[in-house]
Amino acid sequence: NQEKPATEGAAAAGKFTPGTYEGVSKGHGGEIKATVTVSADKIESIEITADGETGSIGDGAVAQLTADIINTQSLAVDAVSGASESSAGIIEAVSLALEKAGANIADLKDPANRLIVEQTKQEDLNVDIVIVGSGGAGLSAAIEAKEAGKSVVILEQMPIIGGNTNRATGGLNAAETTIQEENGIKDSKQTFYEDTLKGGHDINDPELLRTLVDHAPDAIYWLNDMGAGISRVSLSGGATNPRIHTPADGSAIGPVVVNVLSQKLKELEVDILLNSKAVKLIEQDGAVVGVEAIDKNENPFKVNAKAVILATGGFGANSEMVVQYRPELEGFSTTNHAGATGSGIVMAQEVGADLMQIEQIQIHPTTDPESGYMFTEGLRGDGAILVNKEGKRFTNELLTRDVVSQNILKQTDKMAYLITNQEMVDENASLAKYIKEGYATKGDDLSLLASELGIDAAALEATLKTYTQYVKDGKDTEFERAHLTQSLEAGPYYAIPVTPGIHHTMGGVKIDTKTHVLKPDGHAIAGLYAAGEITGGVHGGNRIGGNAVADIIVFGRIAGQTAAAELK
Ligand code: MEZ
Repeated sequence: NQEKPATEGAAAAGKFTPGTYEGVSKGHGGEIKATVTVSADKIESIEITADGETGSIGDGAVAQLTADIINTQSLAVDAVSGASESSAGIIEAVSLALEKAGANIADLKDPANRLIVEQTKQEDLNVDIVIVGSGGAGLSAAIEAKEAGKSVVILEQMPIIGGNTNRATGGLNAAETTIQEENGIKDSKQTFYEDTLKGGHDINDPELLRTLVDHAPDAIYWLNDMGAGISRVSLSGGATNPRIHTPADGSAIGPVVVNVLSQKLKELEVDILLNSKAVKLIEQDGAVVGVEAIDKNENPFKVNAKAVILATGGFGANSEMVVQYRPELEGFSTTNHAGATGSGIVMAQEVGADLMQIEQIQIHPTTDPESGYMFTEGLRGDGAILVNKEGKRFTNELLTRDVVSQNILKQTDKMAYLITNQEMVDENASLAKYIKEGYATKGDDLSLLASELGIDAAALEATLKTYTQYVKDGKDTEFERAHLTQSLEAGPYYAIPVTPGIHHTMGGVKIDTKTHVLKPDGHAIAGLYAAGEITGGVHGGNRIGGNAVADIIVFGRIAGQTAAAELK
């Protein structure tokens, strides 16, 4: 490894007491914990946990971070996806940990005491299979490939693993599961197939969809065998029956999935190279035989491999690419993490991959108007309603998200309020988290809530009174909402302001049911496989909530199995 200093100046000897220290910040949009390991004169590593997401800050980022502590400027490093707005919290948490390590923060601010951060260069690698992207699809592929006896490495461009899976909240759809049976829910794979096809405007690839539906129950059992604890079933928009499977307390599924998969990969000793960006596929004699990449310090390196699995996700965070395919989506915020840039789609195109339904981009109805943060559809499934600024319902809240989004966009200021009550908060960990994080306005009764929101109290009270009666009658005569589960009769009440934001890019690289990447002539590109949101066709023109997590696990596993089986 080649060493080179990243920051100027010499490190003063004996700056820290060597060891590992923790600092916690609570005042900046949630709890942020920094675990900092120091030697006598150097920060060796920093791990940040925020919002259930864990990430390491790499060498270059440590330089940036220490510089920021020194200068008390805002942090430029997205150490944990979505945490850039929490940079003050990260700086505070790291500063507290460094203080415990004996550092004098005021002293560190002296430019003469700048820390030297050593940077390394990633060597070229030779493996059987290189996987690009460490969301649910990439991690699942890696487990299957490694368990089939192949050498595997994962490249991840971000400083943390997990991709958009870290942000998945609602759950994982599957039909005819033992969990549904235990909960007394009758459902069928055929109904799941038909709901998804209808929700997708009948343009889904039928074979890919059938593969998703057939393998989804096994995806849950596989995750549960690794300790995921998925045991609750709820409703998502467009589903005839409850089939979105979640952790027992209704908390977000994504962090649980990333956690169990990454623990398994640790056991299997699969390396994940963070801050390592694949930039180009290497071709030889018409086959893909590896990737060119850059490491965390922007040094180029190669991974020579017999197969490449692209699991880089979609392009929901690349506004230029979104607007290229859907000009009318200019200016929409996104629920996606910063790494959802579509880089894998571009690399696949460069080696001749066909794209499918690339213009199909989904907006999610309920995101924070300020930040794009998503509030799970599960809230509506569990009983929340939507009212507009006039205090009135305007839609069946359980329609597919394309329809609900369009209905919100027709309201005053293109926004609505998600209305829930204390009873729902007590039963749903995700909702409790949104409230703890300050996204909701509270009112002990509806009139107090309306006055906090600045909307007509009489109208809001009338809306809730009518809705409560619908629940009691088991019939919503106005909007025909089925599944009337919560009467919302008693306060305290909570209102979360929402507007639609870009959520999922349904189109992408064309694959077959074995995840081979296809050319426009229908032939597979030798050595190239893809799984997850980078691909097109599974979801058609509108994805049903809960199908993305099913997609990444089902097709991620198939990609790992197929690539391993086809290695010469
Ligand atoms: O699958 C999804 O995108 C989903 C269920 C999102 C959510 O509202 O939680």
